[in-house]
Amino acid sequence: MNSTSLAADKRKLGAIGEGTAEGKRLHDRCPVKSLLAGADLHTDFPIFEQKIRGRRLVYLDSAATSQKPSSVLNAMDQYYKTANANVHRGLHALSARATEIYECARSRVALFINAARPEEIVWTRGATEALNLVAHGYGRAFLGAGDEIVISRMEHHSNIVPWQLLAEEKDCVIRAVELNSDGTLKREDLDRFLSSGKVKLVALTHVSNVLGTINPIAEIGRKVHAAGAVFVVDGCQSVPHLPVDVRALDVDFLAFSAHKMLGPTGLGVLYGKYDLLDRMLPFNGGGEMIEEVSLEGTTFKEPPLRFEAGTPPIAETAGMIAAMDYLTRLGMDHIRAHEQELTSYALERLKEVPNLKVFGPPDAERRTGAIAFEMTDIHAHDVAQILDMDGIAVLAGHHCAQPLHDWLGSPSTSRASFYVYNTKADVDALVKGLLKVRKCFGCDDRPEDGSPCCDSCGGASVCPDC
Ligand code: C6P
Repeated sequence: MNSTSLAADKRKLGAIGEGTAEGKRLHDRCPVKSLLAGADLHTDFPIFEQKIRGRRLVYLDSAATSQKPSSVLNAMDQYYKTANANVHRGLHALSARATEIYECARSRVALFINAARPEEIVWTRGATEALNLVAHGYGRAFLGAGDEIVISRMEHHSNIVPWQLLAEEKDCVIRAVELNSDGTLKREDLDRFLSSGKVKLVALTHVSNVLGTINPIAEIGRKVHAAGAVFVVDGCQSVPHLPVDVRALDVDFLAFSAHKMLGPTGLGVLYGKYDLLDRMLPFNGGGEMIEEVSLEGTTFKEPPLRFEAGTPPIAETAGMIAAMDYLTRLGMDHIRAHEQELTSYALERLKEVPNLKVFGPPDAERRTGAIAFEMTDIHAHDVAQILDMDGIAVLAGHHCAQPLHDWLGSPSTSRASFYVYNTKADVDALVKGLLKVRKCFGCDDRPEDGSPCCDSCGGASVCPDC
């Protein structure tokens, strides 16, 4: 890989980072006020052109995956039409073009999260693969019997299972930080674990995908480093929604996925401090990650290519550039402000729905717009299914956070999650939909004699038409 400097890349890429003059101009021009007033960002997202069962699509499942603006779709289309080739291999023009896009995208990610250099950005298939890469490449090399790994109860399975596999293989011990009743981390648990002197690695999520809790990563990181441990952060639900600066937070590793931040599926990022990446074992073996192969043995490339075996997702990196452009134009601080306002509004309005329990911090300052809730008398799957009849998309299930759901005392919850294109009208639609769910189940107003709640109901336990 050419180790192009960030400064040179900034010029080449049109200097769109927020710290640059051009970035500032775009940032100042951001239509955030009109966005909050309902400016139609929807027109940038072709998926909203369709109707779902004749209704406007109210997409409240962005924590699972975000929708994609035309600019992302066009960037990938253009890539295939004008630059498609394999990277780092051919000497021909197309291969050079594809490689330039692939490496420029890497530099853009470095700028986006303020990494010190592009070589600290490893492309992966997603956040899950990025976390597995750390467990494999760092954990297997540097952890041993009796070493302790700290996680928390609010982790997504992708930040639990890789550490369990590692612990089993290397005879390590897993400790889990429990939660306070408002869905924040019990910091005293972390302090207690760190004081043992045995903790070698702490892996925590920046933002919970269920509770929306924003963890104080910078503060925790200082304690983790003071205890001599390495700090791995799952940024899946933070990088798309908040300004994230890896150097200000001083994290050692950060994992996130393109598809949750307007980009394509199949592409993820592992940020790692270069000196740590440099000491790590390869993850997958194969083409492109080698320096020299003989039948006797192999030497490996330097990071990040050491961790990028085989043909990587390439068109996806073109899409990722467009996604970061879009987010940068809006401004990550504006996106956070927009979502905080929507979250506040939603937390208030959801109080109007009887028997609805909302999980996570009760104030929008300490959380994002991933709002899990439970109707105490109606199953989460029924809630999601009836909302879907009105074109309202929410997720129901354990959201790959079963230990957290054990603690919540419920095997599944419904979750509404917001992003840049959502407005207060979407929150209103959700609240109206939830009231209708209750009506369909006859929970609040079905006549006591069991007669139908509406003309088409016929007394069915679930009324599809009312
Ligand atoms: N959460 C949801 O909440 P992948 O699938 O690799 O792109 O991301 C995994 C992942 C890791 N950490 C957190 C905090 C996450 O939220 C996720 C993905 C999705 O709906 C799918 S369960």
